[in-house]
Order: sequence, then C-alpha cells, then structure tokens
Amino acid sequence: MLVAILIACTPTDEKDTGEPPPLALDDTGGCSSVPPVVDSFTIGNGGLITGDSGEQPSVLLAIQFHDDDMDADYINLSYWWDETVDGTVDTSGAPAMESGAFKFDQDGEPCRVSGGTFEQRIGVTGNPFTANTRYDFAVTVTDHGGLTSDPAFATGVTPKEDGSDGDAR
Ligand SMILES: [Ca+2]
Ligand SMILES: [Ca+2]
Repeated sequence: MLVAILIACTPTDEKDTGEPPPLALDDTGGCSSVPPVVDSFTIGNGGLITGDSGEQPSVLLAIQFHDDDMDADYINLSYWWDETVDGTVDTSGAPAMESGAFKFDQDGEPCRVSGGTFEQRIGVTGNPFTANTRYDFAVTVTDHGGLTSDPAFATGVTPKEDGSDGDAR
C-alpha cells in the first residue's frame, strides 16, 4: 500500500530536541529485513503556514521512498541541513530534526506498507532557517523494525519572508 501524509511543523515543534519516541511497540509482523530506500527527495516552497508566532513561510521537504519488506507502517524521518552548498551534508551526528515515530498507515496491519510519499513543512521565520537562503538537506527514513535508509541529499532555497519563492544562488 502506498501512503501519502502531509505534516506541517512549526518552529515550536522542531525545538523539541529530546530523544525520539520509541518506535511503536505493537507487533511488527516479523517481516522486517531490509531498510527503506529513498527514491526522491526535493526541496520546495511549502507556502504560508500558521504557527505559534503567526503566519509564516515554510520550506517543503518532499520524500518518496519504498521498503521492500513492507514494514513501513510506522516510520521515523530524520533531517539534517547545512549552509555549505556542496550537495552533501554530514549525517554522522544527531539530526537537526526528527519527525518522531508515527503510524504512517492509519489503517494498516504489519507488513503491508511498501512505501509512500511524505511531505514535511518547516517554518522559516526565526530559526532554524534564514529566509531566501540556499541549504543542503539530508533525510533518512527508519522503518518499523528500526532499519534506516541511506541518506538522500537535496539542495534548495528557503522562501522569502513574504512567502514568495526564494532566489538566492
Ligand atoms: Ca523495512
Ligand atoms: Ca553541504
């Protein structure tokens, strides 16, 4: 089953830098054997979102992935970024942000979710981003069994403060 989920994340949310919640404790179905694979990762303008500090522009991280053993019913995404635009990001340290483990397929049973599309919006105002600035991003996807994909990389520009597309080179 392919699943698409939209998540909007405000700066308030992303300030939670504590330990990620444990992956769900229910039965994984015993199918976990291979990590997910990120098929595409793109950066875009997430449009205006409303957070605690009011309406603000957001950057959109769009991830498409598959998981051949189909244990993507629960996933956890980790994100890193830097301003040294060279097409890669050091992912050896703790991620800058995590989605936290969540049930990716609301109706699913173990071993039936082969991947899908995930979109994460992160508010630009304040931290962690500067408006109209180019960044390298990295993402990994961790499946229900705790296996983590190789990182995928993408480069993109955050929107301007008025929400229009950034044009920083
Ligand atoms: Ca898997
Ligand atoms: Ca870089």
